Amino acid sequence: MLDVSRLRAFSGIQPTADSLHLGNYLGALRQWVALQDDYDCVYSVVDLHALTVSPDPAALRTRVRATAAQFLAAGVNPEQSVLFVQSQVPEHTQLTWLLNCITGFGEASRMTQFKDKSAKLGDKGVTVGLFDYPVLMAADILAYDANVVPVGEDQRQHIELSRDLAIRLNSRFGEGTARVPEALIMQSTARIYDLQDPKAKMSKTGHPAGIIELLDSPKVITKRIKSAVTDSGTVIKWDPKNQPGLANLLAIYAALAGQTPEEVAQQYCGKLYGHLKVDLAELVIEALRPFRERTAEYLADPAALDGLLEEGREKAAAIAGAVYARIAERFGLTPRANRGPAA
Ligand code: ATP
Ligand code: LTN
Repeated sequence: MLDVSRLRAFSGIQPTADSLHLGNYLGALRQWVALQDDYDCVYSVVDLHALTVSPDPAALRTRVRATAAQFLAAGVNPEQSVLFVQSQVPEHTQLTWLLNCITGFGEASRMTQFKDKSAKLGDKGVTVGLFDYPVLMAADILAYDANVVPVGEDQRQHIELSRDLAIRLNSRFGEGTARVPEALIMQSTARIYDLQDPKAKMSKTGHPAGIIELLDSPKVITKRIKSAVTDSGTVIKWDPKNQPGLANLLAIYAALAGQTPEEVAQQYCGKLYGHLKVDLAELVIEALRPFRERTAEYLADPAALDGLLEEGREKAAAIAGAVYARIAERFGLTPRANRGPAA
């Protein structure tokens, strides 16, 4: 049951691939799980965000369930937290419209993720939806009165926009209109890099050889780690600036072994890169083995999974419905006669 006396956390991951990757896990999902004991947590499969990259409908359908199964397999506990599918709670899009009307065009144009993605897509592929993506994300967060938002470093600017919009709502319509959220970014794993291009973040839409998917087989994991780019040096030391490829491997190792990257580097001092890679592959394989098994179990019973998502939808809708009513009323919109009380 949700405990209103606790601070609330909200976060989401897009169903844009069959498997999440190690960046999603270390940068976000692992924090989600850890927060559950201390926060009232709401986690969402953000399928409306995934529409901005025009997915195939059949693939999207499969990936929504697959993503939810992976949240559960990682340790999101549906008895403790709310787990739901974004598009099933219409207040997300309703609140997006209200926020659209207080967001500057220039302000939205400054979002670096939009600039990067639109540069890749070219003029024809860029939609209004892609442009509006950060406003929908702000609506996700504000609709739950979230205090904190656990994410990776790449989302910092989007959370900053959510904060600015909440502050603007409060100054235009009075204190208490919206809660101002804060990003919760775990510095040591804030940005896991592509194994083939250690200057780019590991991304679902990146080069396949640069990614470790959480559902990859041990064979594939070993192959990916063995072929990871490791700069020109031969000495194992923690030097992210000059040896970013090696530093990425050390950071992953450290995060999974519960050590600091400096400690791991010290441990491998005088050893060969190949040595580190073999051990890292083993560590990743063992860390992910139970995750893969549990994901398969959840996916083997789609009716039970849908049941969990339906329970989550009900809880999410109760929160978002009340918060939306409160904000809409402040804008001067006329509430429906039979609408429940505002929060
Ligand atoms: P896409 O490549 O499709 O844009 P993505 O891999 O970035 O997707 P998202 O669904 O956008 O995945 O992100 C989910 C969460 O994972 C976010 O909190 C994001 O900050 C985090 N995340 C994504 N990639 C990394 C990474 N390489 N390192 C750390 N955190 C990451
Ligand atoms: N844009 C985020 C996914 C996302 C999100 C959110 C994260 C959508 N809505 C709300 C935190 C809170 C991303 O990781 N690419």
